Formats: sequence, structure tokens, C-alpha cells
Amino acid sequence: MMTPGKFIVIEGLEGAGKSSAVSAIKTVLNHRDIPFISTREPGGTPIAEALRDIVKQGMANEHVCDSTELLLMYAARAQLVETLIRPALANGTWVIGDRHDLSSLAYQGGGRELGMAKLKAIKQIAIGDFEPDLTLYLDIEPSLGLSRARQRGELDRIEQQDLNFFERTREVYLQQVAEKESIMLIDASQNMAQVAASITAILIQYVDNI
Ligand code: T5A
Repeated sequence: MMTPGKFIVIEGLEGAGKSSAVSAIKTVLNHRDIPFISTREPGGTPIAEALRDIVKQGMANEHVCDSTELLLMYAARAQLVETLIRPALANGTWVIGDRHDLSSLAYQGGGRELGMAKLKAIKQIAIGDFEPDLTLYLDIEPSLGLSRARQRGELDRIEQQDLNFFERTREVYLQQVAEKESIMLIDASQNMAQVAASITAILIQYVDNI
């Protein structure tokens, strides 16, 4: 029987450096000849990318309600998991995810203060017990992350929230790190080379221990 692939997820606040982290993971998998695809959330399929546009930009003259935002995130995730991630893993292909369910727990559960009970119930409906095999959480002070994101370009709808929103979001990330062994914390305030080296070391150890 085919050995299933692994689902590796990168998480963190805006400007944490997720794009460079994904590159570091790809380098390790390429060196080991491990087949992989990479994806992002919200997004990753045509339907999920259309939902991403609404989530990121909103619509002129209409406010996106918090519960609408939550449901759009899970609609996009359900589509991505069912049509892309599960089939790839079943086929022995690894999947690198730029964000996954932990983002909803942190941003909608923490940032938007919708609470964990609601989040857990919606997750069950959307993707059941599906979980990443390994999550690398890039931890950064919100003010530093946002200043990096600002240098990169204009801030989108969610990035324009106040600092308290991102403090609440980070708090949930840190709670989840404390609760789950499958989430590894990386200090994302280090320079890019140091962050990449930390990620590479964790991933090599993970691959070697399978
Ligand atoms: N969201 C998403 C939810 O609310 N709920 C959910 O369930 C999901 C899935 C997604 C938005 O949706 C929200 C979260 C987000 O607000 P996005 O465009 O995917 O939108 O946003 P981000 O994932 O946050 O993307 P960013 O590009 O902002 O963050 P990255 O990818 O972490 O940052 P990156 O790598 O592009 O780096 C940003 C800048 O910082 C520099 C880079 O060169 C770049 O210019 N940088 C560093 N500079 C110095 N030192 C380092 N170590 C650096 N690392 C990066």
C-alpha cells in the first residue's frame, strides 16, 4: 500500500516570513527527493481563490460580518482539503500549506473573539478531524510583523485591524503551541537566514525520524 504523504503547515502573523519558510521547506524536500505540492489558505483551488479575494478585499460599500468571514474561511478550507490536500496525501505526495486551520482558531477565534467552541463546531462540519502532521509557527511581535508587511506593500482588509486584534491572535497561537506537540515555535524576529536555518533543522529531523 502507498505510504501517505505528510501535511506540513507554516503559520504566523502577517510579516512573520511564511513565504521564505515555505522556500526552506521546499529545499529540504527537494534534497530528499520527496514529491510535494504547495498551497495556501484561504485559497489553493479556483473556488477557494475566489473566496480569498472576498476575504482579503471585501466588497465596496458592504461590511464583511465576522461570522461571514469565518464561514468563508471554512468554505475555502473544505474545498481545498477535499479536492487537493486529501487526494495528494493519499497518493504519497507531501503538501506544504501556507496557513491552515490554526489560522482560523487564532484570527477568528482570538482576533475576532468568536471563541473556541464555535470554531471547533464549524471545523467538524468542514473538515472533520483532519489535522496537519507538523505545524511550524513563526512567532513575532505584531508591531514588528506589521511593519515588515507594510514595507512589502499595501495592507489588506484583515491587516488593517488594530494591534489588539493581532495581540489576541498571537495569544491563541501561543496557547495552541503549549497544548499541541505537533506545533513547533520558531522565533521569527531573527534575521531571515537564522529563521531559514531553524526551519531546515526541524524539518531534517522530522524527515529523518519518519
Ligand atoms: N486568515 C487566513 C484568517 O483570518 N483566517 C484563516 O483561517 C486564514 C487561513 C491571508 C489573511 O487571511 C487571514 C490571515 C491573513 O491576514 P495572506 O496574504 O496570505 O492573507 O497574508 P499573510 O499570510 O499574512 O502573508 P504575508 O505576506 O503578510 O506574511 P508572510 O508570508 O509571513 O510574510 P512574507 O514572507 O511575505 O514577509 C513579509 C516581508 O517581510 C520580510 C520579507 O522580505 C517581506 O518583505 N521578511 C523579513 N524581514 C526581516 N527579517 C526576517 N526574518 C524576515 N522575514 C520576512
